[in-house]
Amino acid sequence: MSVTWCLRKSGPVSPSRRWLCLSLLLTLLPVSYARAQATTSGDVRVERVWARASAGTTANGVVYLTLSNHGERSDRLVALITSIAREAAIHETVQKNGMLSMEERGPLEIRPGESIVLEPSGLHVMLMGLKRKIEEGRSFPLTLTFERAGSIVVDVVVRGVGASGPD
Ligand SMILES: [Cu+2]
Repeated sequence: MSVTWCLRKSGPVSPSRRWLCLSLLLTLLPVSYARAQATTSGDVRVERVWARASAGTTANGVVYLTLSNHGERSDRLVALITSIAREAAIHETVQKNGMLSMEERGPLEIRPGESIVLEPSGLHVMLMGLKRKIEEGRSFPLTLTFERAGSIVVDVVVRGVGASGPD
């Protein structure tokens, strides 16, 4: 039995087939939900990954997430790649002489037992040169590469323009 079999329109849809398909879809749902919530590779976990929808026609976007290192050695986030933008990098919003500006913060070190929260007004993943608008309710992939843990692909969930968190 497969999802394709469930979606196929040919043949009569018997109550038992409907029931089988419903239970199949219910077993698939928690898997994709869990993937969007937390992804682990080696000792590093990436979770609460989200972005704000694009406002107007801006060429840049921002992704927020939480990184944690459950191992005994430090790791470093050395590269970020996404199909939605030309370039992605770790930035930090800083205040200098009453003016807000952004500075590059990569490669980002995560010490053993440490969690780093990327959130509005602080650290963030800057997306530069968006290839398409970031649309609310949709998602896009982001690949994070760590020195030790390797690459982790996460789904970035898109929230509204004024959202302050992923929930
Ligand atoms: Cu930035």
